Amino acid sequence: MTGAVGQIGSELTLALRERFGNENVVAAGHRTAPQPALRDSGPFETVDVTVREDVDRVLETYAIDTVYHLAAILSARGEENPGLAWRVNIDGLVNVLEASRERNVNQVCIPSSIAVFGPETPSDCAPQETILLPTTMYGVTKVAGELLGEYYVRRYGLDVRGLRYPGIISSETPPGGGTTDYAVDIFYQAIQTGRYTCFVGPETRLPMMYMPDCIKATIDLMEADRAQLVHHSNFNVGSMCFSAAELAEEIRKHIPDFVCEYEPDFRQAIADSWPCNVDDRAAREEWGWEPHYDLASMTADMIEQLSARLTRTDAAA
Ligand code: AKB
Repeated sequence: MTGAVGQIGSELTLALRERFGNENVVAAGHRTAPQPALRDSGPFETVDVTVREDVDRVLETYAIDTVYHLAAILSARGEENPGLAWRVNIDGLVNVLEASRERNVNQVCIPSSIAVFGPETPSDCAPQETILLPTTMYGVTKVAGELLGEYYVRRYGLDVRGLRYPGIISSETPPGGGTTDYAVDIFYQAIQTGRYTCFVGPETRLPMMYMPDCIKATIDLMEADRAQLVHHSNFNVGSMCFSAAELAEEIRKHIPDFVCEYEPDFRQAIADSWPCNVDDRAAREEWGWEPHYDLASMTADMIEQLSARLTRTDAAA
C-alpha cells in the first residue's frame, strides 16, 4: 500500500490487514510518521514512489502480489505545486506499473478521481464515458493515469483496476491538500469550536462518499471477477451528493448552535469545474457496486466517532 499514511491508505491498510493477516499487508509511506495503529500492526516501509529503486526494493523484499497505489498529490496542493503533482502522480505511477509488470505482480489498484472531469462534462450525472478535459494538474494526471492503466491491461495483460473516487469523508486520518477537504474539516470544527469558515460557497454541490463505502468499493472492485469487467481503471462510483449548506444544516440537527460562514478561495474554481454527481451504472452492473451511507447516516456516524475523541474548546462549551 503506497500512500499508507494518507486518508484512504491508512484505513484501507487496516481493513486489508484484518482480511489477509497483519504480516501480509505492507504499509509504505513517504515522509509523514505512521500512525501507531498502522506502525504497530504490521510491516511499514519508507518509500518515495518517484524513486524506482524504492518501489523495486519493497516488491522484491516482500514478494508482493498486489499493489494498492494510493500515493498522490491532490487537487489543491497540485495547483500550488504542479511540478510535484506531475512527478508523484505520473512518474510515481509509471514506476509502480513498470515494477509490477516486470515482477509479475497479479493486481494493481490505481485510484482515479472525479477530478478527471472538467467544465465541459455534464454536471448532473456525469456519464462513465464522457468529455475529460480537467482544469487542474491533479485532473490531468488522473486522466493520464486512467489511460496508462488501460494501456497496461491491453498491452501487458496486467490486472489494473481503479475507481474515480468522489470526496471521501472520514473520521480517522484527516485528508490533506484536496478541494473536498471542507466536508471533513467542517465536522472537526463543528465539534471543537461550534464554528466553521468554509472555503467554498454554500451552493457548492459535489459527489461525496463515507469511508466505509470507500473501503468496500475498493475491495469489492479488486475482488470482482475479471471476466465480468468491461472497464478497468476508471469506474464512476456514486454515493451521495449535497451542497455545503445542506451539510451544515445536517450537522445542525446534532449541534444546534453550529455556525457556518463562507469565504470561497481558489478551491472554489476547482469545485465548480467538477460535476455534482456521477452515473455509476457500469460499476453497479460489472461488479455489483451499492453504497450504504447517505448524508443523514454519514453525518450521525461522523459526529458520534469524532465526539468520542474531540472536546469542545470554545466559550460555548
Ligand atoms: C480532492 O479534492 O482533490 C480529492 C479528490 C476529489 O480526488 N478529494
